[in-house]
Amino acid sequence: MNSNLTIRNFITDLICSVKDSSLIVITGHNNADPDALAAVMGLKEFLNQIYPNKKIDLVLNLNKLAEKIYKEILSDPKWNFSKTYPEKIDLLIITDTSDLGMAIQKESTTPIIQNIIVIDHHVNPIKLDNRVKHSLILSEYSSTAEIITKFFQMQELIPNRDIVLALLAGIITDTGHFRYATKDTLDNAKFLLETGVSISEVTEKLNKKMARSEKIARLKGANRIQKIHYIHDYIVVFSHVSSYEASACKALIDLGADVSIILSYVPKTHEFRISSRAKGKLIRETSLHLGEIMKIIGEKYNGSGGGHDGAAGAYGILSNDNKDYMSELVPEILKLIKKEIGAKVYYD
Ligand SMILES: [Mn+2]
Repeated sequence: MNSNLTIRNFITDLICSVKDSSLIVITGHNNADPDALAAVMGLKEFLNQIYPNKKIDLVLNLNKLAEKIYKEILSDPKWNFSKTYPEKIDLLIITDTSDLGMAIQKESTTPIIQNIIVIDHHVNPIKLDNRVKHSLILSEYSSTAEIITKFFQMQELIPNRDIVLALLAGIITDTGHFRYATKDTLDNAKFLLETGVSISEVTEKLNKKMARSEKIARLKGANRIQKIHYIHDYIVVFSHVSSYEASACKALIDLGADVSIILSYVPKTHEFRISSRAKGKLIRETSLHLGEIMKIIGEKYNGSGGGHDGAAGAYGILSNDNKDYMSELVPEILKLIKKEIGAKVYYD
């Protein structure tokens, strides 16, 4: 089905569900990034432009970058983000993830939820929670912010200035400053820019200085590469750090790796996290999809995983404290990567 028709039908279902519910909560994944922040704010504004008197609660805890955007880019940061859920929810709308587990804090008590709606741009999950009534999962979209931007366009509504800035920030950060943008992404961003904001209003604030601890994590990441794996002409590396995995992962790509995988392990809880990235050229030339690999690894280890073809993550728990977690996990991930890169190389 044509994606615009899918969106049109979804908007109709969404509006109907909101109309019929009274205790409504919009949320994003834990440690919300700028895209999740934009999705939550944008969706609330969208629904309130249609139903001005509908009370919609927001549950969100922001990561550092989202916090920065919220405080420094928005002119009126007076949104009420709760960190905990109310006891009872008629309609929970989850954005920027399809996994209820990623949207509910581990420590908090699970609310009683009647119906769930999912809006996401990551890979389709194998199974959705059985309370999910409607879902819109569009992996061809760069970001959830871009999907919400499309909602405004289709309903011929204009978001207010702060929402435009938040949506733009979501698109900019999820596309690596438009590096991974498609023609449609640029069309949708154009709709936002036509309201009178400029890209530099967002990007100037995003170019933050790197913290010393982040620089050290990146250097340690490079220092701890034990072996360079060669698959065809591609270079694949694994390393480990205890914090800033995503940044260290990106640093190894900047150094020259085609695929970079960073692990991080907490001995106390036996929990591990994985951050992975691949260069666009490799993604275009092979069938590698890191989001799918991370999903397999996360699920195998009682956790979760997913993401895009070129950037994805996972978390899981080892059955016992394994100090040698690298030798347990690396061969498994490498096998999956080899299968995709090795089997199918598309030459121009
Ligand atoms: Mn996103």
